Amino acid sequence: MYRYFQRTLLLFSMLSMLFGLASTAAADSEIDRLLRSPINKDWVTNGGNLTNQRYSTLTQINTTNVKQLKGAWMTRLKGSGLGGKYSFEASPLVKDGIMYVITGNDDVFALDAKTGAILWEHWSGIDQTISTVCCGWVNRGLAMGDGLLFFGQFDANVVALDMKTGKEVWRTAIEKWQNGYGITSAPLYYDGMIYTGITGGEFGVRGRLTALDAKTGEIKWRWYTLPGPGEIGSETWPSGTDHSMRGGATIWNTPALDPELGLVYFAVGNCGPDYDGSMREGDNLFCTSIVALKAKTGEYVWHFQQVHHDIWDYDAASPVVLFDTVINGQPRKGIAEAGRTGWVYILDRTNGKPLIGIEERPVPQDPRQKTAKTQPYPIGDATVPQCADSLPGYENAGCIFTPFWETPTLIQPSGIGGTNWSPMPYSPETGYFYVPGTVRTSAFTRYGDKYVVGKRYVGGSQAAPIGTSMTGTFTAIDSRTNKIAWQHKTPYRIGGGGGSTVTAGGLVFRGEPDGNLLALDAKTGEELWRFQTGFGADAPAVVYEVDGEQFVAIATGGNQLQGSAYGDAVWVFSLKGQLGPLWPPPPPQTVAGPVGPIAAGVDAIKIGDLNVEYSYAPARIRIKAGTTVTFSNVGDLPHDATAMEQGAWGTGMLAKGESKVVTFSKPGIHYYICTPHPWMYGQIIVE
Ligand SMILES: [Cu+2]
Repeated sequence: MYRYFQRTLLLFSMLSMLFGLASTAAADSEIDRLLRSPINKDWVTNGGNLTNQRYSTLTQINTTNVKQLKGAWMTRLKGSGLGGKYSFEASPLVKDGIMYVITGNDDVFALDAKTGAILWEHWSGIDQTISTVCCGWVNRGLAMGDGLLFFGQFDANVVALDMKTGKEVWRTAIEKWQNGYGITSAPLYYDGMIYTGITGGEFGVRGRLTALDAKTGEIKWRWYTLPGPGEIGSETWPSGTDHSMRGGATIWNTPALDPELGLVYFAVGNCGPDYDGSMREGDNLFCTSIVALKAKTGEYVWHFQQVHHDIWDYDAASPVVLFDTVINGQPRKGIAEAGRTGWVYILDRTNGKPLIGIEERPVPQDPRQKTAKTQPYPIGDATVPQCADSLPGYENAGCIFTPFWETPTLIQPSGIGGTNWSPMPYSPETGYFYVPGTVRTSAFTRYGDKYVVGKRYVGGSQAAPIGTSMTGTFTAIDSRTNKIAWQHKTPYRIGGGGGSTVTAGGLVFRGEPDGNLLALDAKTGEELWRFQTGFGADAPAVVYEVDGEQFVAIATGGNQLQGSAYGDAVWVFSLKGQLGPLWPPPPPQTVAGPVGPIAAGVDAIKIGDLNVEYSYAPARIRIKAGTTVTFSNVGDLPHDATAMEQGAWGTGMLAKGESKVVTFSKPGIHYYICTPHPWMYGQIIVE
């Protein structure tokens, strides 16, 4: 449908009129018009427009000239969000030649989009002691409308700034961070309303979508992703219990909205406790689902659950994408989402029914976990392997939907994907979805957890076994068949980073955690250009135009889940650019386990030292049998050191400033991880 918009101006304006009539109280008619239109000069919302397609109609930079692309400017954001606890995942927004970007510290900067000069800055002053952080300090972006910029904060507040000055206009607390809540997703603005998700799926929270009045910040409605007694979906939780009240089901990404149908769509994350399903028999709606609500009132319309009774942390975390297609000669309104399962779920957005086909198939059972009898299998191709290889030292290895209990069980995909938070762009020219994937094995274990307000409530763990490879895929999936059109194996995990964007110039721009920004031919996947930005290039790029010149922009500040090099830079490219590449930063790990030199005779290990929050320093030590080792947490977040060999030893949770000693008497090689952050590894060699 957007191709017709592009080509038939008359039809376009007629449709705009129709849309205009449908929404009576358009609060910012210009932004609303841009949100409903194909993406052109401005990039006014996280996903580019209401569809989340990230498809720019600009063609000045294209397959014939992209080789000439160079840096037009690069601006460092004064150290905001710079450091090992942060990730930089935001899409910069651009309107009338001004760029707005938010960092992992919730600080907002306005820049001249042509020169990179900083016009104003807003420092959040956010509480650095927030301890309810599951996966790094991050903010996925801004929304704009009514002359304001909107964003969610780590402390679960939604804030509005004056676009001209950066001064705060209003602030609304959705919840308290002390109870486990936070906001990392970019909100959506449309028709005078702000739609925001909430995080906390690892802290026993009750997920919801909240709609606020854009002018005042007043909460208009909230729709809980976990049903109360008697509500739709309550039959999928054990009756007479309140497990659904702390069942997670949080929202990690920006909704999409269809103004013609009047529906707002979003993807819902994992169930809580993540790895323990023993007390929550049933399908557990609306965990790991796509949901459609009436955009004005929040009334439920339909849902589709991707994983029933999730025990693998298989969030639907990537943003939903709206697209129009023709199937069997019939025009159809589609919606798609790339899951952590490695599949793309393609549905009819009028009713939530599969567009291509999704089969319910029987799956292996474990009565202790109260596993669902069947799971949805989309017809088509998965973008990542869905079975784990067996490994020495592990009794069990299985495929997707293999249940597990207290013996570690190797499963692929791991609970971080497939596709994690990274967006999946769609090109109406090629008809392809561009799907970033993570290929990694996890050893899943259930151990049970007691629920305490504001504390981690995950009921188990998943860590990549020492020495296993961690790579990725980048796949073009044909929206008409859900089959692979082309696929690249990538050296790094990119399901939670390496964001991408597609253009009418026939290009896909995608970042790499090793600092490279790549341009690929959208039809064939052929790599046409790459540029070393000097920092982890994990955010999704955006495309815009100022004074007739087309630019490509990407926030490069690394991503702590990817282990990519951190930074505080925004890079912008154009055909007239003059800047060359920087030195490559240290690349992320491609094999799980501790890294660095082995320090001999060291008996003190600092956690989160030197602004590298998720680390042990030194990560590898050699000691004599009988040595007592002191573990001190000097980071901002609670951490521990726990033997990978279950129950062998552990420090217990250490708050900021706390220490604990452990004596190692048995010679051998001891590996350990941090329980809440199982991608932190350490090694102690006892002689
Ligand atoms: Cu930790």
